[in-house]
Amino acid sequence: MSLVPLASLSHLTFLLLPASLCVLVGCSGKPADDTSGADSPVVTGDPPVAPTLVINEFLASNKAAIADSAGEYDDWVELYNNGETLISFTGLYLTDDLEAPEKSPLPTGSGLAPGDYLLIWCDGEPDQGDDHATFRINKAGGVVALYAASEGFDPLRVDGINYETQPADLSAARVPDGSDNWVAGQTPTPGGSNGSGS
Ligand SMILES: [Ca+2]
Ligand SMILES: [Ca+2]
Repeated sequence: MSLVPLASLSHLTFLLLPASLCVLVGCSGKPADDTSGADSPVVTGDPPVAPTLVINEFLASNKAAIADSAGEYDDWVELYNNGETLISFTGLYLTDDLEAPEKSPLPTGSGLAPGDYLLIWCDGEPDQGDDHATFRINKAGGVVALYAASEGFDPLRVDGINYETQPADLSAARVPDGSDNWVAGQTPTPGGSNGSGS
């Protein structure tokens, strides 16, 4: 099987740049109504700046690995703050459809401290809590992506991974945490470090 980080697209360059530089070089989201032609409307405010939040691990075929608060063995995505500042979840979304980037909002009113992890249950059961996404992820393969929305701009893809068929109760994970090294068939470490790989 293969894992194709969507981060291989141009925005990876963006993520590796200091946020201040990104604003200067205009490498973040473009205005949502920018037609790139004459008479483009004037856009006010700052373009979105990608947080240092990553999809760190996911389990797309949970049979008996870990149950959610409802006792259900649902699939999950682990987020990780790979930066040095608190990340607010306001305006951040998780999706399994690149055509629908704002599919499932991250828990509003909360955030993630540097080095912390958060599990989002991908069970299509948002009534079970704000850490439950509005969609399920497909064990037969698909996409998981994280987007930042900003009024007046197209949602900016912060992170994403393209994956193929996943084995039961084994995750795909960045090893070590936050790195570009995706490894499939891992013993799940939900809400904790993915280890050093050594
Ligand atoms: Ca559930
Ligand atoms: Ca983990």
